[in-house]
Amino acid sequence: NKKRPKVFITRKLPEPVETRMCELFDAELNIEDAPRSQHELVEAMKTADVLVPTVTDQIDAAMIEQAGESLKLIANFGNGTDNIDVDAAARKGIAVTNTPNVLSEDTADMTMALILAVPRRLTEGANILMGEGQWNGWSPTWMLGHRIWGKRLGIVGMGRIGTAVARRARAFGLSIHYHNRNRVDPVTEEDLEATYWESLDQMLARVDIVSVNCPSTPATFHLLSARRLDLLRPEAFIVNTARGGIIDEAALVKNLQENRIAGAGLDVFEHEPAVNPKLVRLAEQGRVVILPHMGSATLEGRIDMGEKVIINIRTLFDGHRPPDRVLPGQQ
Ligand code: 8YV
Repeated sequence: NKKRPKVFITRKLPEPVETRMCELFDAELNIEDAPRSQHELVEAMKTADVLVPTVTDQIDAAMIEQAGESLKLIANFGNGTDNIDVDAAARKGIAVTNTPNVLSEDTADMTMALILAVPRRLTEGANILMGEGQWNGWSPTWMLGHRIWGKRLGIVGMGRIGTAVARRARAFGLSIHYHNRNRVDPVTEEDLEATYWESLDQMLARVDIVSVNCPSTPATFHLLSARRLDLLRPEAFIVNTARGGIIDEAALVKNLQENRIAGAGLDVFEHEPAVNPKLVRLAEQGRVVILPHMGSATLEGRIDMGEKVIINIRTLFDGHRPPDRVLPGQQ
């Protein structure tokens, strides 16, 4: 009878996932869901075999240094692994895994929702009826937004989520433009009738809507810098369901305030959970739609993510290579 791996789970997960985890592992749950302190995490990493963190846990090199000999795997409950120092883990012989694929479609749905909501003034319209007596009746020139159909969408990061966004956007009549580290395969490019831009600058200057779908890495920090945001046309919209730090948020706010960009749909922020009050004000005015990092927040998706975490743990402890291993430089 093999010893069951000791698994420390930092946040409350959907019930079926926790039940399964308890069946299979010596699992420590977080019933209250209060985020764990750095100190609590370090203590847990000293004795656990597996750590299951989420986007709200920063697992840095100093913490990994203090991990016990038993820690073999950091099985992230999430796709992005920017919360984990993957290099430091590799140096210590600790594997890192994530939960790709299962959340791509959900995140792409939310991206598409923002692509529609901002130009069509969805939240602004909804709020008018939420308040009292603000609707004086229909008029031909009232609440005019901008047409989605026929516009150019520029996808920054054409990976699993970016491709899923492109498929949806095609159905809404948008043409697809993309910038990526590597050009996607010719069949996908042809299917999507997608135009590849080697130069991000050139793409930004030509598209109507930008969707940020790349991972957050040191190389993509402020990829949409003040200089690049200035390249956007004043009629352009920007949507971000990836990570806040990919956009220079202060520069974006400034450009929105100065009407140098038409609007933004943001599911992620540079200093989550804090949201720049200027963005909240812009959202009240209807120029911006802001959401509290809920791109992949579906019950089905979260259960699938949990299943992925379980498979990664089981595979490693069965002596094989976990399917969703994240290697240094591969994020
Ligand atoms: C989650 C996400 O909110 O997977 C990601 O990268 O941003 C979302 O799915 C979060 O990461 C869960 O840890």
